[in-house]
Amino acid sequence: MGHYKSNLRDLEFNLFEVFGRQDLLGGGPYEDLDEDTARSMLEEVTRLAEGPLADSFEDADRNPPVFDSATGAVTMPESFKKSFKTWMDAEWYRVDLAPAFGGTGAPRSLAWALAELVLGSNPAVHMFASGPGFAQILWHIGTPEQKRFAELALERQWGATMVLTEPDAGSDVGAGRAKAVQQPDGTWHIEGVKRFITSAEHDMAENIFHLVLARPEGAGPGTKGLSMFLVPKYMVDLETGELGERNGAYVTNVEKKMGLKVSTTCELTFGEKHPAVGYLVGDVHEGIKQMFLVIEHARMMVGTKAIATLSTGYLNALEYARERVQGADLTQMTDKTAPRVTITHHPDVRRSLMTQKAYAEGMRALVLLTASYQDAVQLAAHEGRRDELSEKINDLLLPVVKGFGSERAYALLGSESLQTLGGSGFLQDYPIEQYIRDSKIDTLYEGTTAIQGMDLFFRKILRDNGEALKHLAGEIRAFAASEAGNGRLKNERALLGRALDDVQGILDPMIGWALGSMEDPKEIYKVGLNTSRLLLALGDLIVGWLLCRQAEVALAKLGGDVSGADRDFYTGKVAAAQFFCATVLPRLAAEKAVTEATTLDVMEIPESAF
Ligand code: ST9
Ligand code: FAD
Repeated sequence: MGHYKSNLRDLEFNLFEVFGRQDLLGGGPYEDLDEDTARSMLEEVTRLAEGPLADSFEDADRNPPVFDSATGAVTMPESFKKSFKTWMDAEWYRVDLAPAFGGTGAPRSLAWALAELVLGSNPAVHMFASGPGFAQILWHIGTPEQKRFAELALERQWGATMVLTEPDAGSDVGAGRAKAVQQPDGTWHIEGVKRFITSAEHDMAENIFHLVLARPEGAGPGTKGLSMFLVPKYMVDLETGELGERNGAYVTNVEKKMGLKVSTTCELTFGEKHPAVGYLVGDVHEGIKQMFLVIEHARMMVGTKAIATLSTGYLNALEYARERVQGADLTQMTDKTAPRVTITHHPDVRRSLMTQKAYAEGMRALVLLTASYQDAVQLAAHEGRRDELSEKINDLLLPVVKGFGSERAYALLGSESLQTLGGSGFLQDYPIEQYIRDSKIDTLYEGTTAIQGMDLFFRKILRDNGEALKHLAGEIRAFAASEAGNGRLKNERALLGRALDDVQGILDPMIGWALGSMEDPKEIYKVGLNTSRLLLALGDLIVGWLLCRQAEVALAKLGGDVSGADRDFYTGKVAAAQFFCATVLPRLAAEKAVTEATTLDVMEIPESAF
């Protein structure tokens, strides 16, 4: 058995029993899909994820890519190439694409459910395989020539990158100094050094195209002065598709990292050896807006990766706990002759396992809830209209999926999943130490957690006048006030209602300080001291709500005839909701109290006092 343990049953439960995604199939943009086909797609990708994709996970960590500084070339581990080829040959990336661009025509919820399987099994496969997705974005926003380039990129399975970060411009993308100089023929020459660029070099595709943010000479400061350029590794004859000369963008270093080692993280130098020719994307100077089309997708991907990793971490811990015999049952602790039991008998192990289960399954539901709003946006577009509310709720949920999802997943993998295995968890005999190393990056790239917290408060709540949040809060309030669960969830709904009040109690003073900062600018520091807290609290609230919704469905099923396996599954669902509401949600009251007590003390002490 490989390292990866999928949870297909829970994916299907979310898609078809909680979010009713089958109702979308067979019509509109999903005309050619039915529930059986969707289920067989999930089964097939599960088979790949548990088998050939997972096969290289460990080997590619122990034998990472090799960089040749003389040539700038990267040799990928053979094991990984094999996994990657299996994935690309099967063309599953088409699930992410629109039918007009060679895609399958699948709802986003199904696409993200499939993505979870790959991201839990071997996340770098998913990332190296994102060239067609990048190509689709270029195809949407590009000039006719760039659309043709995008079609070739899809047909030939070229790799792609997003190129923002520079040594002095990380979170602050607008500080970027890479320059673009217009040429008489209308092309641009890009100059400068970008760093930490994922997938910028490898030997698994004949060409790689970079979507690069650079500042045209004379353009203004900040992100709004940046434009997006298409910079291919090899020039392309758009008529024949043949590759031409090597372009002047070279990888000049590949970083040595804590984890996710097979994903190449590159320094990319433009125009040092010879000109790096770039094409202004869409022939418009809207770089940051265009790049956010990629970033939004990538943030969802990173959150899903983190949550998928927690899920397999939990299931590995569970398997171990079921077999590991250690100590006597607590009720017999004084009897030295008492039989030894598996560690699943110990209350603290049960607490740990249920914490992992509740978060892993609740956060999976968070991903698929977000994806269901993306379905609504896609459906509306198909019908030639816009669903602005769903767009806004998706926007609101993205920093939660990415920021909250990655923080909780990383913390739990270390404090609970690895811990369940005792000292064995620390060894490379088990996958969890690699999961921890590989998932730390999820709280960092695509905007750190601090950036997600600020995005949530300033852009997704304040700038939106709280509209999307009000809608979501209204749904949670209505659930709390309903009869869901026929009395069995009464306590949980009460706890949920209180948690909603607590989150509101965190938010209200923050809004007050934000408004107050117009008079007294320092008040904004009080907001900044609480944005990460709000992000995590809102995440916990939504997870609590989704677990209760799952429990409601499960209780209804338990009221009828179910198989033994289903009885266990649904019983676990109810237990997870009850456990989460009882042990996690009450902590939000403390977070509210901490927020209310915010002072400027920490901002006012001299730096030397730290
Ligand atoms: C990275 C890559 O870390 C890691 C892994 C890569 C793996 C590759 C695989 C990826 C797969 C994806 C492929 C695509 C496939 C597609 C498939 C198709 C289905 N939402 O607030 P302002 C815009 S990469 C939307 O003033 P500052 C907006 O245009 C590196 N737009 O910001 C706005 O204008 P306006 C990642 C947003 O103070 C403008 O920006 N690096 C949003 O100028 C300015 O906004 C980072 O993520 C948003 N949430 O700049 C950087 N926010 O307001 C993190 C802003 O008029 N830093 N815009 O609408 C930040 O995000 C900063 O907050 C900042 C601040 C740079 C935005
Ligand atoms: P900094 O921005 O210097 O942040 C340092 C600390 O300060 C963080 O804790 C941060 O939260 C905090 N901080 C910074 N600014 C603020 C603020 N205004 N308010 C509050 N706190 C703040 N980039 C690409 O363009 N393309 C890629 O493909 C890519 N892949 C990557 C792969 C890896 C493995 C890594 C490590 C990075 C990658 N990145 C990529 C870059 C990544 O997006 C940045 O590292 C990230 O955005 C953070 O920037 P930074 O490292 O410069 O940290």
